[in-house]
Amino acid sequence: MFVIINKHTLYLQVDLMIFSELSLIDICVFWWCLSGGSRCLVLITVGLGLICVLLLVFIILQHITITAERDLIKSYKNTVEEFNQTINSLQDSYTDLTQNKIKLESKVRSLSWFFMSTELKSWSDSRQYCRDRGADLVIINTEEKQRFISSLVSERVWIGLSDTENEGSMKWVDNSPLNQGFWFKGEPNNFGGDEDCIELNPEKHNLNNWNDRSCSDTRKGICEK
Ligand SMILES: [Ca+2]
Ligand SMILES: [Ca+2]
Ligand SMILES: [Ca+2]
Repeated sequence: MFVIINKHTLYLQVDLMIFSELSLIDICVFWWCLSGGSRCLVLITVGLGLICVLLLVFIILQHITITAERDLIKSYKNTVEEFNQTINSLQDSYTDLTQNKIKLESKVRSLSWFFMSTELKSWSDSRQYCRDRGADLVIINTEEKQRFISSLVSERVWIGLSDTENEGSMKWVDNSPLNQGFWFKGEPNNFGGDEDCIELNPEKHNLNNWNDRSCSDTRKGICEK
């Protein structure tokens, strides 16, 4: 089918074979155009213009929608990424906190409680005082602990060291040997052949204040739990 249009006349030549394939609406439009002359051309032009405008509006709207969706997806991706980063950061913090908790629990378990007996007793009775309370006379095996215990007391006290079993061989209450002593000058001297229990005298220098005494002398004891 093809159409030839000039200012005054509209000629419509229709191939009979194609004509048979046209719909009823098409035939009506052609018939109306044939009868309407040049006004039909104007209407077709206006119609095509309207279709173009509508298509343009449709394309613009589609573009706006697609752009908005794209921005939304991008924003969503950024949010998800930030969320994942936050989760990873929280997991790292949780891991650090868990490790710190384990370390702190270990430290707390290794911490000792110290208390002093309330009465003057022999070394053995002072030890029993501690043991009755789930503790024992203190073991001082570091300089730090020696300084701490020395600062803790204001009078002579028994500590958990003696050479009762074997003269000259100092042992702690847990049977471990003495590795580092904080003896006052000239001590231990086993004076009179009867000094087997060790006292700490805070009136002396805090790193040189141990002395062996007779175990039957009475002192308060420092207990460690
Ligand atoms: Ca002895
Ligand atoms: Ca001795
Ligand atoms: Ca002595």
